[in-house]
Amino acid sequence: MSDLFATIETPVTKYEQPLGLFINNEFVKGAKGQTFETINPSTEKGIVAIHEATEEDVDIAVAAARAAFEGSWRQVTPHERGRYLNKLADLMERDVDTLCAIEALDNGKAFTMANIDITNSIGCLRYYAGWADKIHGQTIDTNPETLTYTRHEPIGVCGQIIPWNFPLLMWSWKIGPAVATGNTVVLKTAEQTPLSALYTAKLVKEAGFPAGVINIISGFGRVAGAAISKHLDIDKVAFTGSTLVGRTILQDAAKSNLRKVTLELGGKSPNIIFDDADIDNAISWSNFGIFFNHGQCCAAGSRILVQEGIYDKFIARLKERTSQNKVGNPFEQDTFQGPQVSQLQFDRIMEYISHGKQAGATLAVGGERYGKEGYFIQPTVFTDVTTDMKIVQEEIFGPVVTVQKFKDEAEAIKLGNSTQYGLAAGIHTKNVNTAIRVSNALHAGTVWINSYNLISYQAPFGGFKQSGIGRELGSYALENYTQVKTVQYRLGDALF
Ligand code: TXE
Repeated sequence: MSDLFATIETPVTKYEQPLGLFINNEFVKGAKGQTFETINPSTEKGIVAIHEATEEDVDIAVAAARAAFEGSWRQVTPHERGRYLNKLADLMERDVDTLCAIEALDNGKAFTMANIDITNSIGCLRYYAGWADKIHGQTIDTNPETLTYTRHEPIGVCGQIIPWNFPLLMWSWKIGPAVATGNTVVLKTAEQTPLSALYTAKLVKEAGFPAGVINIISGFGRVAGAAISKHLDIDKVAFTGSTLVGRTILQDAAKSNLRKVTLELGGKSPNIIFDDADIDNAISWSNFGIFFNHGQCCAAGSRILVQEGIYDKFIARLKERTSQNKVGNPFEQDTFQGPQVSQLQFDRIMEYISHGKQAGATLAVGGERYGKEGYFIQPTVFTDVTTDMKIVQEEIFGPVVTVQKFKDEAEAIKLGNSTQYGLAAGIHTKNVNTAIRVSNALHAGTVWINSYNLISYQAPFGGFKQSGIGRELGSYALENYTQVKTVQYRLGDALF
């Protein structure tokens, strides 16, 4: 086998893993010939060496995307664009076990949970396939002598930079709307989790997409990511990741070609439990809200706020529920929580935990590494926290939750809105009026009532305040990838 492919064996499947950069429908080596190793977070051992993109490769990929955008892709009908996306979804469905296994291997998420990612990735592509031939402008009645209409045209070459927490899901959220609306793409995966996107790139070719429409590169943020962010021939950048890097992306756009930017950044979302909540339901969703995907969710319900009347009961029940979460090997059937994605993330989270202890919070559950090998962390619950503590203000992005007590609705809203973020929120109550009043008052892009973490590709997702700019998913995402052209056709021959 060449060094552009490797055979990988997982407990579920043996498959052929592409290793190169996917440019113009071919897997190629990086211009500088550099590679980097992707690590299995369950064992801390290398899986395979991947070809690394540098600035030169970004130039090559952007040129391929530009040529496709100005050439063959423009000739493809909207209906055909939808067919390509549906075909890709079919192939992903065929290979669903392999894709789940790759995510479990490379990211560390539980194999059974990875199914949520892959099923939603497939659904997302099909959803946008359906939109491809329904992107309409308007005819506008301006005056009797003029025919005025608008066209919703693609923006051009889109640079897309994604994180590692939902590798293939983020891929689909970015690729789906961009391609459905007629753009071309250069997408950089996160350096921690390049494998599933490269495997799916192989399916892009099999689905018959014209060369250059979808280009996938692996590489580091400060090199390949920065090159995308600064590239003068990229018309739009979509980024999901840290707030810190999000600021850089916006600055790069402001300093160069004013390319359009959408950002999906961090969160510190409140999950509010009122006295009258159904306690079984609230416990179950609160547990899922923070510990799903090992706490590595931008929308994680990482600040649980509980009304004083049920506070003690809630804490006792949460401790009990948390201890039932099975942590361990992602490939075991009943595993709920696998390892954190990397040594760096593991260290960051452990630092937050020790900061919480030093700041005087009570460690109610967990707080330690789990096991001796792999980046596993015990599900961790802090109580007796105050709003000014770092663990209450900053995104920890791990299996760590703080629980705070509140007196009444006004205090719940005040605490709920007390961070720089505004991505999501949860409310648990049986009172419909409370639910609606509080959801209206919260600064959050998504509010879940009597549930948590329910993300649907049909509904928009994005942040208030410093959680981001723009909305992904649903029909709203189409606006990120189209620009409106007004055409005025003068009827008759009267001169001005
Ligand atoms: O993020 P980065 P990291 C948050 C979460 C986490 C923290 C750090 O709190 O603990 O960010 O994670 C690319 N120019 N989120 O360090 O660095 C990088 O290669 C262009 C929330 O992993 O932002 C990767 O592809 N690109 C989040 C992507 O940005 C750059 C998901 C994310 O990496 C770049 C992930 C640069 N200068 C982390 N530097 C969410 N919103 O879901 C890095 N990148």
